[in-house]
Amino acid sequence: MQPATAAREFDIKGRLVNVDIVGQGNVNDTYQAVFRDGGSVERIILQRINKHVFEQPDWIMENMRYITDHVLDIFRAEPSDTLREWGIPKIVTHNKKDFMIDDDGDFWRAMSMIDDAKSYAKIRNSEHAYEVGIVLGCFHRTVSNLSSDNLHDTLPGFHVTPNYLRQYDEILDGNYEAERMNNTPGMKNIMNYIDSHRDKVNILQHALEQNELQIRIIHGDPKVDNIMIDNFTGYGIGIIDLDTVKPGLLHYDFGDALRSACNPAGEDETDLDSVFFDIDLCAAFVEGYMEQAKNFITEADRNYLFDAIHLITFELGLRFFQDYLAGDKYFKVRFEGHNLNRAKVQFKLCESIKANEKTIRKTLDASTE
Ligand code: GN1
Ligand code: MG
Repeated sequence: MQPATAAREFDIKGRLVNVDIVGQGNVNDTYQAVFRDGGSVERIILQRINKHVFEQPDWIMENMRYITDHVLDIFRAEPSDTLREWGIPKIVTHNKKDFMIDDDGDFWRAMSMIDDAKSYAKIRNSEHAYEVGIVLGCFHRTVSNLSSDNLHDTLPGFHVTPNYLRQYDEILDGNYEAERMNNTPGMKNIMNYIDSHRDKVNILQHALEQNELQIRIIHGDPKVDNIMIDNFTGYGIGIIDLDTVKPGLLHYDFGDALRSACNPAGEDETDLDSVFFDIDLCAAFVEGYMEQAKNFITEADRNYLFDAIHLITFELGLRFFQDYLAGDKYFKVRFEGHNLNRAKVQFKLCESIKANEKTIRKTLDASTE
């Protein structure tokens, strides 16, 4: 179904006047639909969920309904004595249902927008990093008293690094992958780099098995592009892209947000020399995050924060690299070699994180005091 046809299926008053592709999502197709009703305008976000990635998209919506209802209740009860007005996308229904399946079997969902706010593909400065930290911390705070047992696991194995390594090992035997590898220069270096991390990929899973860390509710994809900044105040006011909200380790989110917020060059940079992990941005993010997190983050959680940053960055590099070898089946690409370049960016970042380990650990320790 065309996005305009899908948009009209949702319960919104007015005439559809425009539909545009928005964002640079790597997995789902995302559109903005604009409706006019007399003098007023309503904009919604419309998404076609990628069914190859999410096998049970209705679970995404059940999770989203549960989380957004709860978070909105908390926001409404909080004092409004600052200029920071929190927001979260709200579900727009189709015949009172939370999603729509079209005749081709495609799964569509629609959400309200956080108006007069925008997100950025790359981090801009320390103030921005601080706001990203505040917003992720706020999300974790508002769901910290909910049990993750009430959520579906919409993507089993997501952010479980040893699983990605297993998948990588499996595909190395494939003919297509072998050919791809032989025809791409520099492969051996990347493979050696991956091999040198084999003994590290279990660290968070091990801590979970030892009951040092607990499963909580996570966002799953708190990169900078998913953090909305108020156009008027510059404050971070909400997190979007709630399809990976599910049970997981808080560390996945912490690591993922930092690998994104401390890389001023962005995920798609082709000049690898300009990719590095910025420790000032890291300090600003951690300050913002801890302001919100101080009441729910434990001593044991803190022990694994550095490892989380390093691991999730490595993991994303591995996921991009594996997808490159497999023929770009998971992440959408805009040019040949896009996933390979994305992988190189994350591995470069990972090296920079390792090189700055002492300083990053100091920053994390200082945030406890
Ligand atoms: C994917 O589709 P998008 O851009 O929201 C991916 C994340 C990655 C991210 C990297 C479900 O997110 O895990 O960190 O790309 N989402 C999924 O840009 O795999
Ligand atoms: Mg996402």
